[in-house]
Amino acid sequence: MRVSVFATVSLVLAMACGPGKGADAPETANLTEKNVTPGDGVDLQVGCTPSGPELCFNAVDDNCNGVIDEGCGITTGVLQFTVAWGDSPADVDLIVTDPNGERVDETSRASKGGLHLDKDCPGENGCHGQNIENIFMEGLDVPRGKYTVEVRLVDAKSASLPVKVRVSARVGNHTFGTTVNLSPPSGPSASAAGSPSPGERGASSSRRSFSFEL
Ligand SMILES: [Ca+2]
Ligand SMILES: [Ca+2]
Repeated sequence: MRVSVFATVSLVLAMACGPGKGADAPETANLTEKNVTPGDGVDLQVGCTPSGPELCFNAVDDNCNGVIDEGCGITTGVLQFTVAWGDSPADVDLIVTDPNGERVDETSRASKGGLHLDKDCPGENGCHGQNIENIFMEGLDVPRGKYTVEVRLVDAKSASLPVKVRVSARVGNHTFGTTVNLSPPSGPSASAAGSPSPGERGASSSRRSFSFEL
């Protein structure tokens, strides 16, 4: 009996101390967004419906395991922000602003708070003809406060308009996101002139954003 109890205790301890590295650490379970604020034209989908195995380069948590595009050569963390726009020739940027007001994008790829841009397509190795940009939080010391996630159409090039862009966020052990349509500010369906009215919700713009707090 003593051996059995010892074995049981050992097993429990082993499970409790588990691999637990990086994004799988227990601390992530307590990380939850609040005060989520979608910008104009942003319809955030907070629930996750598994659709099968994880697919790469679509910025969707297809298997609902709380990680976006895992196994696709991009890095995750307790926070992860990913945009994907297929094989369109357009240039789209992902910009994340942390609680200290630091912006992470292609011109400033890391913040003191721990955010890193690790994929900037098109043009970088590993894009495989599929456009994706990915920003992740390194480590578990996550700054608390407001995060703003923005996608911006930098250059439509020869792309069909509007450019459909998927943007997703991982917070702790779950993901949420949206699909937005981007067009140049002068485009026929853009809502850049003046302040977008509620009636323009869903119309195309050259930029879309949402924010949340930790
Ligand atoms: Ca996944
Ligand atoms: Ca995916």
